[in-house]
Amino acid sequence: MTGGTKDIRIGAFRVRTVTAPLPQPHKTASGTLDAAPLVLLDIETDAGVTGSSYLFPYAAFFLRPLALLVSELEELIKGQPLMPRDIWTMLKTRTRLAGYPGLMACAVGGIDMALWDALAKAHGLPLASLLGAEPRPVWVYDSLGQMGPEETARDIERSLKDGFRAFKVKSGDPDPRVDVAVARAIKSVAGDDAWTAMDFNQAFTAEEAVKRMHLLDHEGIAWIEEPVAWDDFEGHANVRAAISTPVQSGENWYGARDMAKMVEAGALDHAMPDAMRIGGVTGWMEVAGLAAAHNIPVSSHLFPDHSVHLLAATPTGYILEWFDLAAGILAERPKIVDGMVSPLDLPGAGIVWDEKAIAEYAA
Ligand code: SMN
Ligand code: MG
Repeated sequence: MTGGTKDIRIGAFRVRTVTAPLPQPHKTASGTLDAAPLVLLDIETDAGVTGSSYLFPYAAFFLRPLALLVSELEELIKGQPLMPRDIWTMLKTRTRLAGYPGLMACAVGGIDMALWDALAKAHGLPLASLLGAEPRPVWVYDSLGQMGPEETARDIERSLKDGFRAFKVKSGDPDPRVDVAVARAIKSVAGDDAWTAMDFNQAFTAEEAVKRMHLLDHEGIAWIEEPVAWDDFEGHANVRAAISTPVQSGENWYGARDMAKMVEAGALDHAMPDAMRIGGVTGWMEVAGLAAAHNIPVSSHLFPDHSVHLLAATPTGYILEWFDLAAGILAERPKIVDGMVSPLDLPGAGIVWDEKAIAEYAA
């Protein structure tokens, strides 16, 4: 193998846990996020580069179990060649009997993201370049929590000043008319043609979702996200058949097979894999290929640092979600200008820890 990275060996893991601050609580129809529990992973190599990633276990009670699981997997990986796809295949095989969905998938995805970061750094390349694509500015939306119309309007004013031109809100207010008022508040501030998506976070039955969407179906919504339970593929298909607004899902997929099942069920207009949960870079590229075959737009879920590179290397790459969970412990952030986000001009995924903040927010 050319490029002098033939014999790089993977070294020790450094696993840390933080509770990163969020600028404000992030309310969804399925719970509120007051802070971001994160596992920070650094994987050394014998080539003098270290790969980094952060993992998001969603709930604080999952933080230590996820950190411990990542640490336990080190002995399977340390000393192996720095070949992320081979490591991913080995881990998928070794975790088959133990059960992959859930924390195991998050651990494997987080390790994969760090290993690809290391490989890109070993080649002195941005991650997108290692995947064969030019790093480039990507269309981005600001992902806002569930608020009333007045608060949403104020947040849209702020978001426009921050450079955003597209927006997503968490929806599913007990009063469906509030969702309509929120959609109209966004467009009253950002303009009637402002790209706007809504996320129900799995809160409804297909029947309830259809009833709600009849109120929203002519409000110019770009997609309705997870209207029913993420793995209720038939429910997604029933909602999709009954409304004109495109249906979006994917953040809870544990691999391309989950996407394939939704495509087969006729459940999907858009796909949005979560870079960690889908299986890291390796898992993402499987979804990217499947989406290209079906001409389905691919957007990201969280993890903007890796996702801005992955979307550049995705044939049907569409739009990046900006919900910057790890901002509180990262030293540099991609810039957002006029509705586009550009990757940092750094090798790998551009993750630069803010060590002072990590010490302050150590969990
Ligand atoms: C979401 C889920 C969990 C935490 C933050 C955000 C949401 C999204 O589903 O699409 O951003
Ligand atoms: Mg969502």
